[in-house]
Amino acid sequence: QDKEYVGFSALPNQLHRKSIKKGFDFTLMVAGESGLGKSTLINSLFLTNLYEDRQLPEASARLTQTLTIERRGVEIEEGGIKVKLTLVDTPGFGDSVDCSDCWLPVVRFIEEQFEQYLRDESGLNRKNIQDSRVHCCLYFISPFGRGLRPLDVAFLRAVHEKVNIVPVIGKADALMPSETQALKQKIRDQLKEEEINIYQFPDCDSDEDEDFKRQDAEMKESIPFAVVGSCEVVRDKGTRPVRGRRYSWGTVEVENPHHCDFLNLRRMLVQTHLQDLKEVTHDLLYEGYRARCLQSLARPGARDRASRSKLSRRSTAEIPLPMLPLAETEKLIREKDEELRRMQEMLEKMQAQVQQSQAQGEQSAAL
Ligand SMILES: Nc1nc2c(ncn2[C@@H]2O[C@H](COP(=O)(O)OP(=O)(O)O)[C@@H](O)[C@H]2O)c(=O)[nH]1
Ligand SMILES: [Mg+2]
Repeated sequence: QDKEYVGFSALPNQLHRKSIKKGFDFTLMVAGESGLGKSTLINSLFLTNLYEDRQLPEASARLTQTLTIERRGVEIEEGGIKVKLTLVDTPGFGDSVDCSDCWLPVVRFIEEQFEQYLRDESGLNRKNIQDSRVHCCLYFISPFGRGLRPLDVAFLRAVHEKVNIVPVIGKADALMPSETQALKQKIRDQLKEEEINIYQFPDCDSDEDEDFKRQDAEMKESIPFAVVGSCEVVRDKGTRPVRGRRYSWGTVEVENPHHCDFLNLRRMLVQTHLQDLKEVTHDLLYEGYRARCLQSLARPGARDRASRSKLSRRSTAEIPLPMLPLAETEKLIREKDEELRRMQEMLEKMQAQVQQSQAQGEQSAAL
């Protein structure tokens, strides 16, 4: 009876008539400085214990640790709805001493998934593409700083056109409510100033009921979500066991909306916006990537310029041109052939004219 629910059973409402026969898959990434509670939050969100076997590195080891990217899959079934969830964790983010571009592998990872999809889309088996694109990136911001740090800004700028960013303040139990509000405002201002595009929640349909509208507005206002995670279930006497963090003065409850925005975040991710995050990834972010690829093919050198302005010079060399979709290549070749044919026709016409005028010249000379 005490079984906890993630809330995926609301998925059919999001999918409307779209087929869910194929099963639903979703890839979520967490990024941000180490120790901000990324892995713990993932466990709390999906009620799993994905990191049971992990070993936390010592502080000294963390200084030299390089960033790794870990991909784990979980299948969650609720109310007959199956969701294949892929979680991408980025341990070591921001750990090394020289961290000016330590996050580049994360940017590469996101791009590689686009490249793979582009290749698959143009392949023979395009009906059964495994979509490994990252549909959402939860970016963790420290509660201890005064907003976004240069590292945060650099990373977010590098990925904001490639992935849906949902900013969160980790370990929010370190802040008083007034501090939380001030930090949120500061972060919102900075995001605007730095022109970083985070995931834009779609406008609520006007025919939704008032309750839904209120919840929707509340959710939009609480960005960046201030979250608390915990792998422990606290059993205080006389109350229902809850996921929380027990301190000597009391318990911080993960799923208590008075304590943090965890529920808002999970509701958004799982119950209301999972499908929209996927659609934005496909229709906007991936299309943008695809358009940039084709453009760079039409104008050689353009790609270098474009990517150099976004990423550092060093990274440009590391980015291989993705294989072009066959159909696109064929189309280009056909266009070029057509152009050649037309030029040849023109040449022939000119030659004929020249011959004609020569012949006329000879005729008049003979007369
Ligand atoms: N106070 C507090 N501590 C947390 C929270 N989430 C995780 N922690 C603790 O912070 C440490 C690092 O958490 P972890 O999830 O490994 O962080 P990660 O490096 O970002 O994946 C662990 O000791 C957690 O128990 C939180 O919301 N509040
Ligand atoms: Mg971790």
